[in-house]
Amino acid sequence: MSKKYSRRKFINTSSKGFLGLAAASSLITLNSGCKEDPNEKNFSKAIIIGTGFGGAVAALRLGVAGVNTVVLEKGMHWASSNGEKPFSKQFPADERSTWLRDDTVLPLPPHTAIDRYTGVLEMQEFGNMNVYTGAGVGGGSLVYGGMTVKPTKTHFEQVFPSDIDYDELDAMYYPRVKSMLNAQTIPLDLEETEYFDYSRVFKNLADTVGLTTRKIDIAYDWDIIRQERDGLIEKSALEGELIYGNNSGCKNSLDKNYLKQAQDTGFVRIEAQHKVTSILKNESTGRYEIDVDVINTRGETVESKKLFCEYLFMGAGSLGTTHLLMKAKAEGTLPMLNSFLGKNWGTNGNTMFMRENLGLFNGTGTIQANPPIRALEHFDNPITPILIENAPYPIGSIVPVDCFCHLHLALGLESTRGEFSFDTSTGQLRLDWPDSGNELIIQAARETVTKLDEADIIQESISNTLSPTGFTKNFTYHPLGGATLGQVTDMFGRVENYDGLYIVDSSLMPGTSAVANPSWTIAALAERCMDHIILNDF
Ligand code: FAE
Repeated sequence: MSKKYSRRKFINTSSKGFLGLAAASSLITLNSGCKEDPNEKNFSKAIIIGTGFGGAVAALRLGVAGVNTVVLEKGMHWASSNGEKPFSKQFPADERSTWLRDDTVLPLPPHTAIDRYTGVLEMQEFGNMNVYTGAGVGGGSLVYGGMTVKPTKTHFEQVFPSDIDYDELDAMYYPRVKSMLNAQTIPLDLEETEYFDYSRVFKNLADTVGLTTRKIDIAYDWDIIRQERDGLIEKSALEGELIYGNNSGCKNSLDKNYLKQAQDTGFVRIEAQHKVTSILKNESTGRYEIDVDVINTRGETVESKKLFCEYLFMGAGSLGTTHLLMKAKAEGTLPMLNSFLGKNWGTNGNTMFMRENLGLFNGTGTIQANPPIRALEHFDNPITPILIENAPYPIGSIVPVDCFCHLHLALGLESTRGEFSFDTSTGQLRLDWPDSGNELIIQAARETVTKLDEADIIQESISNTLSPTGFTKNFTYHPLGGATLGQVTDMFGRVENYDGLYIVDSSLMPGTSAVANPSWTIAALAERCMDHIILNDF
């Protein structure tokens, strides 16, 4: 792929030196002296589609480099500037919870009838796979659990291309992202409260049978959760809020860090409720042309626009990016996208299950608070390496009872992969995903649960997880792949055959994030791509 502009002649320093400089937020203006016509109001040097982990990193790095950038996000801007509670409560949920549906869509009941609204949690159904994502300025970070988990080098190298140097990510990019998100393990004074009884029970059961749990880094502001505990502000995380956003402001979502800092550079403008419908490369001007529908909170189009740019960054998530690119290929607006597009898609091995009847002395508390704080690493599981996270089951916020139960999200090295096709008659994506998908991870989870059950010395555990229906497997919170690194793009997210077109989000991932939650790796890879792209292509 050709370089349009060589930055090397301007910056007489090693790439690491430059990266350090950029990370320290020095403003390096790439725009000065460029040929933009200020009167061309629909043109910007760069456009980013989507504001999740990939899009937000791209926005900040372009802003720091002084590139005029417009960021298009189909969802709403949820930040509250006047102290109002912007998000739906967990129970009962209202229309703000869910993207354009008549009912709430959580994988587990209860479900509530709601009005159609551009709410924050989106579910897309593909036959036997339901895919959950966040929609809004901040993407998945608005609805996520903040669990910031890094894969081990061994697992990473099993699934990522060998050209991606884990040690470089570990030394430079993982720490950079962690510090931006301010992800920390729960402090002891909070961990020891009744709100996290459930996590202590989990740890004790695992300890008893020699399984390893550890506290994980969480991108939450623990001081705000202390204020919730001390009654200084209304409870949010401590009342189970998480998946529809946190009204106390305790979640360090991307709108508060990457995206805010991007806007603060003065070079980045974020346009919410701007849904991209198609993209085209105009070969005679060399520019990308982006069709956008401006939508209201009922999802209706109130205006249509065409925007233009020289550099286009895809950050619409695994489904959003794959959809837009497959549509462009099918409709001939980006006809040279290669044949890997739509392939190698996976769920990160997501499966969910309950363990009940944990034993007389294992009360998990009437209130199981968010966020999840602990995970069990069973990397020598004989079936496949697995991570089992202990999510709260916030039934106590509806009826104050102790359920003596645990809700678990498991993930790991699952080998099933799906493939997308584009249906030209409906304009929708189709996913070919076998009903037997995720079987490997379910077998692995059974293995670990059987071991955990041995901890119940009074034999009261009749965990329903041992029946096949105990697992929710046809869903994922972690859609990964569809336009993978090293296949649809080079090793830095540059799309093959299209100069100036980049992918920076979860569609780059090889269907898995290597026995870890994905956000940290998505953002670290995006940081790595952006450093390279800004250095070499601008
Ligand atoms: P993503 O964050 O999905 O952002 C894409 C953005 O693009 C969204 O805001 C979309 O609204 C927008 N978009 C899509 N199509 C268009 C279009 N046509 N025009 C304009 N905008 C568009 O992408 N991961 C963790 O590491 N730890 C966790 O604790 C965790 N918990 C999760 C909990 C839930 C309930 C869910 C759903 C996910 C969770 N994840 C977690 C996964 C994580 O949120 C996800 O991997 C990343 O957010 C993906 O980042 P992307 O940048 O790929």
